[in-house]
Amino acid sequence: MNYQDFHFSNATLLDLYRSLLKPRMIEEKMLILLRQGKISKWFSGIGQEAIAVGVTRALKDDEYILPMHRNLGVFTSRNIPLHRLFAQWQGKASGFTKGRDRSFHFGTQEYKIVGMISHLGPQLSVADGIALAHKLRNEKKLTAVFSGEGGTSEGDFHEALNIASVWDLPVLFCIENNGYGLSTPTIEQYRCKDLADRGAGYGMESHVIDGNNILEIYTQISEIAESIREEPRPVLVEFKTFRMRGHEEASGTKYVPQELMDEWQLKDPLKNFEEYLIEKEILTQETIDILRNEIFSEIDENLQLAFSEEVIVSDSSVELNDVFEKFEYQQFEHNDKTENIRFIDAISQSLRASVQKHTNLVLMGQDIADYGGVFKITAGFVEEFGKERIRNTPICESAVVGAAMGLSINGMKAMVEMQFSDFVSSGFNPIVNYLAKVKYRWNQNADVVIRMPCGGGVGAGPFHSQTNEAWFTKVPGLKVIYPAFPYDAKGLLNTAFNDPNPVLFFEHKGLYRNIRQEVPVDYYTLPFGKASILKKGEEISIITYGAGVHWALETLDEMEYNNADLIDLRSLQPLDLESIFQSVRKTGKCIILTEDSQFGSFASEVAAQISENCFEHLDAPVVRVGSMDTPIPFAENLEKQYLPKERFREKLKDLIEY
Ligand SMILES: Cc1ncc(C[n+]2csc(CCOP(=O)(O)OP(=O)(O)O)c2C)c(N)n1
Repeated sequence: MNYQDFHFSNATLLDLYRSLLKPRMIEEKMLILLRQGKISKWFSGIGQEAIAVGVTRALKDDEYILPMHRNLGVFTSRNIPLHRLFAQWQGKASGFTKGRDRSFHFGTQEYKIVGMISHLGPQLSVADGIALAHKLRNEKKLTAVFSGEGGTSEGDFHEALNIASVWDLPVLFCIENNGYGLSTPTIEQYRCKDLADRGAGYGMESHVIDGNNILEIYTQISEIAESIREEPRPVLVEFKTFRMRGHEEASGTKYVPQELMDEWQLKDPLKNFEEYLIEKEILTQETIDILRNEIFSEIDENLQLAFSEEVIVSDSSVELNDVFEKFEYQQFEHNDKTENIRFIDAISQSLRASVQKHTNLVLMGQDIADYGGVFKITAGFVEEFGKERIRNTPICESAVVGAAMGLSINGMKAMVEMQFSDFVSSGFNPIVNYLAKVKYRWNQNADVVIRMPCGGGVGAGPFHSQTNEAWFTKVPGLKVIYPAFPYDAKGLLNTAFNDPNPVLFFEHKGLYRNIRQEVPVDYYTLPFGKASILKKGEEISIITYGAGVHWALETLDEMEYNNADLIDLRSLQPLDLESIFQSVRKTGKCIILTEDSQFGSFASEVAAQISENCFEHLDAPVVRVGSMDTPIPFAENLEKQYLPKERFREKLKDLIEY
């Protein structure tokens, strides 16, 4: 291995050697503990340590680094106290996740490390968001993120590199090519010669680096890092290395040819470096023994600390309290001046006011900049706030949600406009697995609002008409808001931007230009989790939200029926159960109307809650009315049949007569 060409002081060389030795020795100890049944799972990075160590050492301590499951060297090179790492792996309180997530699945702002979620790829676009925040603040910092070669096959890889390139983000994308993704060899994973070749496809500088040579890595990454700091841009680096042990310890390496193992054994990054330092008389066996003893004692003492720590105490209220970041709702006073505006104007006003109020808020979405978005909600925003804050994105929902997460990690707020809520399926993974869970997992909030133009009745067919709130209402960690009137839309969207948690904000397209209301001109807020009682009656409770509210109002008008409570939920998560129960306990009959296809819809949850909590007050079965259980069709008569308005009228009549 070529170490000759790199020139460092002896102190630096010894320091790098120690940094390589430490993760190796920790791993050796973990393998023993695994055999003794004292830890449950281990993903070995033995033979790959030079990459994690070299990259981390080349970065500054206040630069974020986003490692993967074999990158113990990142954590040790940032000098995390070992007992905290061990406690993390044992699910104990002094780890980083209060026992809620395992292994390297955690982040820590203290050490500027943002750990992975199991899905691998989403990590990459989170780095984009972190880097974007640095860039917007002119901070001359880079962000390094890791992927295995297997992870590069995920769409997230493509999306994240593409965004970084289009936005000139200071991200160092590090691919650790270790030959296998679980059991899959590279030939079954991709067909380019080097993965670094993909850089050209993104218009991105790229490099191939020997992943087993600590000096080559440290030198080259230090140079690249300095140049990225000076000239913000993404760079792709492929580190060639090899996975010397199984995917995880239980899975073995039977599928790896012995010749490959033998070949790479000779390239061991620690052993070769050690031999070189001995040959150059920089390191002696005596120093090695001293260093090993020191590290051994450090591991041992810290292990004792972690083992002696009590098993974590389970307390359901603690768990439930940590799902959301604390948010003190603040009411804003406004004067009496109102104007008659459309639903869409209310959204636009709230966005404008929120971008003014929150100077760290960035809006992202397809065509939202000069074009003003497909619904023209952000028309004129670029002139007012500039293209840095009103950002057009490529067509890549997943990476944009990931970037929003990264912005939040790095102290900003983000809004993502889904062009149509149907397209959120392409960004589903980071919403339900990253944004929703990150606060609970490692106490990092996701200060992100995702706007969801949704709903049918507009003749737009199966992919521009869905109302998909139920995809999200069942995921702990997400707030879901669904207003039906301009007044509510403006106040609730303002609150969404004040709330530091992830909020999915559903806006029914059919209401955008059809519903008008007198709305305060001033900025004001409305609290989440409070339903609005639109009509009061004694005989029946009608519970609905979104377009359903207007269908119910029209139906009551047409029937000239005046004895119902009409409850507009407005906020689905949190849900105002108290108002629902109070009404149903009074009337004894209820009908829940949703635009969603009925089976498994949000109406089903409301019905179940009522059955469980109001059973003794009920005089009739709890009735749900929703759309048909088919995709939403295009042709006018088919769509009309699909949507629930007619069925609502029939079922309401039946229930009144029951
Ligand atoms: C989306 C997703 N699919 C599958 C898996 C299961 N899985 C975990 S790691 C892994 C292999 C990853 O290979 P690579 O990215 O090359 O990293 P390596 O393990 O080799 O370091 C697989 C298939 C997963 N975690 N996430």
